[in-house]
Amino acid sequence: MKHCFFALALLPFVVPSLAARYPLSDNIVGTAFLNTFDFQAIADPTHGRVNYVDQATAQSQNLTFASADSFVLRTDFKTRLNPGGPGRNSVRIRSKKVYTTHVAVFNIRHMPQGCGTWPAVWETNEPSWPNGGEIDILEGVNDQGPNAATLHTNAGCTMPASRAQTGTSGQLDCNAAVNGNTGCNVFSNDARSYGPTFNTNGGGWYAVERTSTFIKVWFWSRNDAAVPADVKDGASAVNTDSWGTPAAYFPNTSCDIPQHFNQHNIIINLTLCGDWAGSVYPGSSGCPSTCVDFVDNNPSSFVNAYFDFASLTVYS
Ligand SMILES: *[C@@H]1O[C@H](CO)[C@@H](O)[C@H](O)[C@H]1NC(C)=O
Ligand SMILES: *[C@@H]1O[C@H](CO)[C@@H](O)[C@H](O)[C@H]1NC(C)=O
Ligand SMILES: CC(=O)N[C@H]1CO[C@H](CO)[C@@H](O)[C@@H]1O
Repeated sequence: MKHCFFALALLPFVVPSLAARYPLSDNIVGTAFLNTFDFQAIADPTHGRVNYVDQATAQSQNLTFASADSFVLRTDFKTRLNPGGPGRNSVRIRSKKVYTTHVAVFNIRHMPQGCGTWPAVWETNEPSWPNGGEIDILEGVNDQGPNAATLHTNAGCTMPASRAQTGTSGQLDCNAAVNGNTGCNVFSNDARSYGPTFNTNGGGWYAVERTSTFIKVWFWSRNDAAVPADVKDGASAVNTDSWGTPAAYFPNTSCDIPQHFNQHNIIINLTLCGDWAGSVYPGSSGCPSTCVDFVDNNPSSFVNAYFDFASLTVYS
């Protein structure tokens, strides 16, 4: 009893406050991506006009290029495709490690652009999807910004209409079974957050913070005066309390985070056409022809369909 009372009395002092300070756990730069991610030569789950290749093929065709300070992932931009054959070669990589509570900072110099492209930087647990949840950090199609940060879950996770975020809420129900897996999406208010405009501004930083009570996504363009020093410097610890209002805020108001999200891999994929990019093509994008025909016959249009990562730092 005495012991118990003592412990309880101390609780407010010994339990660390929820100050959002995280130490560095993974500093992934250049060639380190090759050891920390697996290349997934799988059939595209989203039915894209794409052929995901293994690491040896990706490296031999230079679809993956790693140097001391750069990690590039791209689609093939040289081959005219046989309409009856496989899609355009591309890459999909998944982190070997899994994460629950963590912060991940993606320092991206260039993201894939071009008609038909559907790039994504996201986190999920594939075998248990959608029960283990999905967090889309950077995603879009056909060069059409702004970025949408989105959660996809099973039933029972919804977001409040009014939230402390700079972005604009779309659907509030995160349930993947609602409206063709739209998810609860939040559109960035920064035109530099996606596609050609992201690239002409030198790219920038995407960051996600996941805790047991909320998920937040931030974006800072390369020359944004508001980029926090610990983000910019790839510091050995970060304090998200000083990062300002996130672009997207997903609180636990009516979504029990640990119940809907389990251990996630980080996935970076670049597909073409498919369920989303293909279904809205050309839409208001101004893209020519049909998506599949365009991908098959215009290899040189994919010369800018690449990611260039300066780093990925994970804090947990
Ligand atoms: C491979 O890709 C990198 C990055 O885009 C580029 O700098 C390099 O010149 C390419 N190498 C060849 C042989 O094309
Ligand atoms: C939501 O998060 C707050 C802390 O931000 C916590 O006090 C509360 O218990 C959480 N609610 C649920 C349903 O998990
Ligand atoms: C082909 C592929 O893996 N597509 C995935 C890319 O990323 C999004 C997440 O933003 C997934 O929903 C797709 O399944």
